[in-house]
Amino acid sequence: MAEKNKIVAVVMGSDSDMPVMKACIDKLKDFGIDPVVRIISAHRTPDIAADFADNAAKNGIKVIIAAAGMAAHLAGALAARTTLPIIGVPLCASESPAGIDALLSTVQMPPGVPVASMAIGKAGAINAAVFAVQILALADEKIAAKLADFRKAQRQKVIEKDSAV
Ligand code: RP5
Repeated sequence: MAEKNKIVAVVMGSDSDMPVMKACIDKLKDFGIDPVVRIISAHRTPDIAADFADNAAKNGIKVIIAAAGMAAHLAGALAARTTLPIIGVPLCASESPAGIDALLSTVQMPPGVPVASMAIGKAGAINAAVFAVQILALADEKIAAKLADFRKAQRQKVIEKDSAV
């Protein structure tokens, strides 16, 4: 169930996805965003996935991050039932061919029902959080200021690494 005052949902297909998706949740929290976190499977709990997507907007969710491995249909299945922006994170499950299965399942949406697919794995998990922040920053000055600070700090880290080489 989505909780009130939470504007981002992080949904993943299995608890086995949590070690990677923790990076996404932590990054959102760095920006002061405490997300709704759910384990919902497009294949194992399709009814719950449908109910979640159908009610997300009315529950106050503005952006959904959906992560899954293997035949990663979660992001697309949610996108089919809501016009909220869906950010997909393809994951490399234990028996996956390097996450390529999940990448193609996430990114290859038919025209008219987009999913914004990130990179495979942890980089994608972190970028999903940052991309959600970028969407929210369009209408929230405080989040926009935090985003500007984040970019400045990121720049500074590279400059320091350059100086240390
Ligand atoms: C996907 O299948 C999940 O997102 C996970 O990445 C993968 C394996 O799930 P488990 O068998 O570990 O639950 O649906």
